[in-house]
Amino acid sequence: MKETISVSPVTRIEGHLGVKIETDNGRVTSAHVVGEMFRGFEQILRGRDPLDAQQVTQRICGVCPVEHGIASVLAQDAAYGITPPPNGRLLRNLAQAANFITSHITHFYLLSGLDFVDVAQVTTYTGNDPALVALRDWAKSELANNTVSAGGPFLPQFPAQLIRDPALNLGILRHYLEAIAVRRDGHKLGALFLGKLPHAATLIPGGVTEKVSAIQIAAARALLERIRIFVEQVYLPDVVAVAGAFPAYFDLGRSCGNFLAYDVFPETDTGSPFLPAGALIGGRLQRVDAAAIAEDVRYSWYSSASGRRPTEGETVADPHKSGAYSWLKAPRYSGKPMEVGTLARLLVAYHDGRNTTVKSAIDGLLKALGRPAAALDSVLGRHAARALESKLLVECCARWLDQLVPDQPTSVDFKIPATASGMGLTEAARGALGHWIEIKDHKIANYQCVVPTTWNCSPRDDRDQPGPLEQSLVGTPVADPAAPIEAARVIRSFDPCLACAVH
Ligand code: NFE
Ligand code: MG
Repeated sequence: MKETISVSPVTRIEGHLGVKIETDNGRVTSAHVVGEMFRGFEQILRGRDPLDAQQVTQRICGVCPVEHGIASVLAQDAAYGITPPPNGRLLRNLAQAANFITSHITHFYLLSGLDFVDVAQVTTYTGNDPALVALRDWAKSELANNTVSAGGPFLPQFPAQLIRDPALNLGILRHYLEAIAVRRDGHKLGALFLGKLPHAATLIPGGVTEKVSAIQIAAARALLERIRIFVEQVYLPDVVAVAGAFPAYFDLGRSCGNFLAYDVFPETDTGSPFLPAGALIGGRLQRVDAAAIAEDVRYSWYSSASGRRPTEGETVADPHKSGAYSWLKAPRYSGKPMEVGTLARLLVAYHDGRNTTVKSAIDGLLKALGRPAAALDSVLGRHAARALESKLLVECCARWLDQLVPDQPTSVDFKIPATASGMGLTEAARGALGHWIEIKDHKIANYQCVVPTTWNCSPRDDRDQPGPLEQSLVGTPVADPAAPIEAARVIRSFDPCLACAVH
């Protein structure tokens, strides 16, 4: 029997996402992923002072503002021909890594983890952990009052096969509450160097305006130690335990088989990064060629030309365009859809092989999961990759803190040329992020962003190829069309941010 299922809005993600799926005999045969909102940041930037760019683009998102700020200052570094001094590079790395870790913890505990946890088990809790007692009493009173949101912040849930082990369920709920405090520590770690978060005050072309003091380094080390304990002793073990309870999800959620990552976390002033760039296409790793990036708009509500490179990109909204179904453009690399994100970063680094720390960490994770590398291309692989990346980045942050030299410069001077252009390629928590700036008469003449969730949640392209999430939903079993939990798990494994994607 054929069914059409529409989930709109998809909750526990960032932004406005709708998903329409067709099923036949309980399996998804086709999916359309819809970005339901337009924002217009690329138009807002036109005609402005170039130094507005790293401030304005950070407002694309409250989840990954640091990364938009960094992509913007990298584009301007290139346009002005400048390179930050070591302290400036290290402060950018620290803030960006702190944001990745904060984002991953938020995604697993506050957004996607509830797809697996049987929250109702808290109502029969008989222990005396004050946080769980409070959660139990809240859930019970909501259920007794039969309010719309029956059961407090977590219920009702889709009826589904959830975690059976009460200890694991209650443990993850307990960790949900702890994660709120740990993500605050992650924010504080970033804000130590960025003036404030979200939306950093101190990112500028040429480095960071914040200075480095011994007191600040000590404060950062204390925050990092709390984050390290949570990531190593709570987050990673929880992800491995959830994977053990849902083995079928190593076989679900495979997308297009192509992965894209840009260089991120430069370890030296000449740029060699902790995680390398690469385009992994059909299992073969290629160097990234920025000229291969273009955006199709055949199925997007834009009247601008399709297939343009970001250097000559246009964003002209056309909400009544016939045949279109999303506010996302469709980025393609050499005409191919590409999955981006932590999984892409780690698979590229694994194939690249030069960073032996990353390679052996992935091998260790595979051993803990009892799976081959191919199993990473899945719902559970994406969750596991984020947890492992968090652990690796905690170690990087400790090293970068050791490398900071108090009272040394954190930025270099620069002059904005009358005419210039620059590209800033980096990684956001959710994947490959690029900003392109063109300056004329000292003003921004054009600004284009090609953003992680635009890659992952893109609509079909000019050749009718579905986007990565659209492809990954095909083949997913959906037992109950009224409660498509299996599809929800696939969707949330990408950690979509539609606010970013439509920018
Ligand atoms: Ni709004 Fe973002 C990240 C960026 S996703 S969260 O990570 O860039 O498209
Ligand atoms: Mg764009």
